[in-house]
Amino acid sequence: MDFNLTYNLECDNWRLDYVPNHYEITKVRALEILDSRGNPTLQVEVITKGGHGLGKVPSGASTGVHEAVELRDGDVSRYAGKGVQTAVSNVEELAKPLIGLDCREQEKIDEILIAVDGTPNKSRMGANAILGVSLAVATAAASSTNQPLYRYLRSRKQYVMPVPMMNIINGAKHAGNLLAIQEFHIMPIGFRNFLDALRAGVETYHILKEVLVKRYGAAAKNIGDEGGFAPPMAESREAFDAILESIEEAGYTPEKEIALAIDAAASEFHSHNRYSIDGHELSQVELIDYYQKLCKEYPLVSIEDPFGENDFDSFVALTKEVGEKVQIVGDDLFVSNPNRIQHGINVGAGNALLLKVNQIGTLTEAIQAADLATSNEYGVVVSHRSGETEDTFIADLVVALSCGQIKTGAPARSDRTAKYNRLIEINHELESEARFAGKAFRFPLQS
Ligand code: 2PG
Ligand code: MG
Repeated sequence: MDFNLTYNLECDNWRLDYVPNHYEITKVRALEILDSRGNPTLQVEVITKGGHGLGKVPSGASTGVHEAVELRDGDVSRYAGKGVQTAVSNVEELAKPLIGLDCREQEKIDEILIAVDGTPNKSRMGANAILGVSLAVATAAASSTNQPLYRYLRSRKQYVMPVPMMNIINGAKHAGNLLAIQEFHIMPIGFRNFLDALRAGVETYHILKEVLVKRYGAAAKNIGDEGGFAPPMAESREAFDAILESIEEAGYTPEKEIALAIDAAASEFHSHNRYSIDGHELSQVELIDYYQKLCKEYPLVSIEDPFGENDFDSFVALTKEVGEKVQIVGDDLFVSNPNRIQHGINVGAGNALLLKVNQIGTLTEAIQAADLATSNEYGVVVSHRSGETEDTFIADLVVALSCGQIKTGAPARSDRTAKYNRLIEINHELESEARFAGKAFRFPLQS
């Protein structure tokens, strides 16, 4: 309602005032833009009477088969078939029922988007089209209510600044080397605040470049999709050793100050019940043994996707063996889907969720996934995709949900540093309102 009728007792008359409803959605429009790999993706803009917001959609390379469907045109005369013009025009259909709605009604709006699509995996409209709208509705609502996004999305009393999981050596699908493991991370956990932790990670990253060039020659400083180095290595231990040396040379203490983490993305080296890693073809049981050895040799605190995306049993077995000390994260296993997460919880597969908003396709479902994990004592790592944009939504989201961990690549290249820079801004704004997750990164609200 844009008009307000009031009766004035003193003057004995009625007054009709124009009171614009700041939150009313007036326009939704989409553009085909480029992601960090130079592939087309969507930008959606939502305009309200009192603000506006953008949503830019990321895209994976090592995507899980159970993810919501990213719609690509398939017309090879444009962008080798990767155009998203169909998804862009689908935004028009998705937008029609949203015009006139209150942008703060995120759940209701996401339900409408899901209903307009009408498929279980968002394949008709495209999860990329749906997510763009869903995220832009949230950023428009933050703008219309004059709040920073993390405040608008806030779901816990206590703000927590996350430990960055920095992917400083890239392998597998994200690089051109022979490493089977996709991501080698450092996690600066032993610091009092976010800025010191970030600085320690960045300094280690720069020293790593020198260490790699010394060992493998100048080509070793080439980088992969997520800004980490992509040296010509073939074995996982080479990566761990180079990282440990860099931590020490940078003046930090491995484990106490900087711990290690990996995303094996094992679906990518899994075939016919065998896992091809470090020159060996391992069975499930042998792979469990391999990870256990790594955990003994190195200060590994988190292992993502150690097995194939349907191998719940092996996740259960590894979680039983090392889960007390080590975080076992389901990414392709859970695809941020509450049904798959619930199954994992029921059987004890893993103990943490990798949360990627585009795997499920709406903000509401992503938040439900995070809540389901948290309420069952699963950790939550908010994550980027290997194909990103300059969008910083996930930086606000991780603070709003107080998850304690963010995975957003190396501290290099603008698609990755945009998120770190946004976190620096948020950290500055929150000052003493937020605490740093640090060593309590798995359960930052319990400490
Ligand atoms: C992953 C991600 C992000 P992609 O596997 O966790 O690092 O990679 O976006 O290619 O799926
Ligand atoms: Mg992963």
